[in-house]
Amino acid sequence: MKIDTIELRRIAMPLVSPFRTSFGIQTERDILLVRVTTPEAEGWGECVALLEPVYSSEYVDGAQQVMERFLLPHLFAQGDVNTTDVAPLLAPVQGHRMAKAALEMAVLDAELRLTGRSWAREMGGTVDRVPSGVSVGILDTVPQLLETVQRYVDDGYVRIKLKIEPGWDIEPVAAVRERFGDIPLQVDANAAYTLADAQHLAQLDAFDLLMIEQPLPEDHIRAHAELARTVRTPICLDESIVSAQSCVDAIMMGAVHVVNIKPGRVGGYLEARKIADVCAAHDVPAWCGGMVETGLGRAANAALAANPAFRLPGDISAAARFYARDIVTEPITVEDGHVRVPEGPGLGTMIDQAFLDEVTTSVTTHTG
Ligand code: OSB
Ligand code: MG
Repeated sequence: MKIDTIELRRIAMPLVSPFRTSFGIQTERDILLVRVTTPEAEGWGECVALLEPVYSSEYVDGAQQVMERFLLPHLFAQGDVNTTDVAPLLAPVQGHRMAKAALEMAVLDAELRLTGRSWAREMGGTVDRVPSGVSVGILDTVPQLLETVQRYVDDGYVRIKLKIEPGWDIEPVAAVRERFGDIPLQVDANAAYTLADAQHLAQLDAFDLLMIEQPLPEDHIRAHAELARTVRTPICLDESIVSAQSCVDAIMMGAVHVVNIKPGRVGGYLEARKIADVCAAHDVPAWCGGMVETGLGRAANAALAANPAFRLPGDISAAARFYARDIVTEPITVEDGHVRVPEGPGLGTMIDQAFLDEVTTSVTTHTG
């Protein structure tokens, strides 16, 4: 495909309630969207970089700048670009995986729409709906947490993930386990602990959790392997898995029992698919993580999670869990604890242009 234009659009999306994690509180998302146009098609990408470099080193202003200064010129330098060319073309630029992923996503969407193929088919999907889990932020009090979890249980979510940090871990987990019986439950620490906390984290073993996600810092792979010898709760890695190679390494080192796959974190949906294949080959269960995406990113995530390597419910909650109104015409809903895998060409969903324009804060258009 020949790329005519690449539009970078920023939107401001308030959250329905603050989302607190060990790395901070989000109340509104500032999201960078990518629209690629070719003579015959257009495609959309969503960059998952957050406002500040607190989850990983990337942040939304930096993602836009690296696109404008370094990534777009590499794409435009090539006359004809297929989706499989994007990662190799951008490889001279180190890191910046979320920025690269958003560009590849837009090109893939254009290519699939042009050829009438669905995202799920491209991802090796085999099911038409996937189980939906919800990620619950840190709250001020345990009663508030129980009330919040109750709402999500009533909404039908089949798995609850609690964000934890030192000072908000054993007690809230015990309370949720006690109140909600044997509901599938897991925790996510976003790297808030160190190996010195191993005995403390072992107290979570009493609550039969599906996993503890990213207890230690991103580059502490060996420490996760060590922790796995002290705690019985399965170890899941999120931040540490930045590529298929790092996934293989973590598996071989015994540092990971369950893999959270986030396409943005690993440089795109094609790399995410590779990681799914790595997990399947090693019989390691995978699940699809979330980055508080709009309906664009969530549609692609639901399609990715239709691949059979995804053996646990993902952070693929309804649009309404984070946003009062979505930028797509058919926002994701949870029915019977599941979300539907999009079937149409590409992302299989349409932009609500009027609402998109309403939330847009800037647009820049780039040509080769
Ligand atoms: O660590 O999984 C995480 C959201 C933003 C940044 C990091 C994480 C999260 C979530 C997923 O917990 C929330 C969601 O998108 O449903
Ligand atoms: Mg996580």
